Amino acid sequence: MKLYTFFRSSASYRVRIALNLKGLKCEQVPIHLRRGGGEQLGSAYKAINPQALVPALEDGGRILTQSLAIIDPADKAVVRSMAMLIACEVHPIQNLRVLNYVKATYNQTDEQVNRWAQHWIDLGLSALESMILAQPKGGKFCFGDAPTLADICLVPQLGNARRYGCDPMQYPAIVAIENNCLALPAFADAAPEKQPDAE
Ligand SMILES: N[C@@H](CCC(=O)N[C@@H](CS)C(=O)NCC(=O)O)C(=O)O
Repeated sequence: MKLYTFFRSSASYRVRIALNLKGLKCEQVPIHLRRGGGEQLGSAYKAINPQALVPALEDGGRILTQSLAIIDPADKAVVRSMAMLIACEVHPIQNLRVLNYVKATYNQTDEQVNRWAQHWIDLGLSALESMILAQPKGGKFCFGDAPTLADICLVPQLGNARRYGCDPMQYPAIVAIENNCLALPAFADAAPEKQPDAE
């Protein structure tokens, strides 16, 4: 088992604590976040974690990312890492209050603020596309042939992506999954335009 880590990384620190609590021994592979502009940004590490963030845990050839997901059992961990990529790393930084703050505090136009949102959404969706394509079994959804927490996070995020001018067609695996989700009443009936308060 290998933990890709940086000593000062608080997310890596969480995993180190969990491994210690479980009494699990693990080889540490240091990824220096500042040296040479950041080793996490190199292609070698991005092949391990397309999000270019530490930590990542390799166990039996399988790579897990997102600290809280790593601490979960294996299959569940993959789903959680996908869900958290969206819910923790994409959605919060293009949320309305953040965009309003960026706009007002730094005197930005709507166009500039939309570009901010696009940047973070595209960064997350391109990492998620790589993670989906790397799944050994594939399937109709983000993980396998039944919807999971990852799909529940993905479909609403794609609505935001389009609202801020991103083009999801760049991510064919994601768009195929979205279509499979929207074919299910649970997803289709929850769409914003179907809600009683829709404008
Ligand atoms: N939600 C992620 C956060 C991971 C994260 O943000 N890691 C930081 C170190 S604590 C990182 O790799 N930063 C590199 C960068 O911002 O380029 C997790 O819990 O694993």
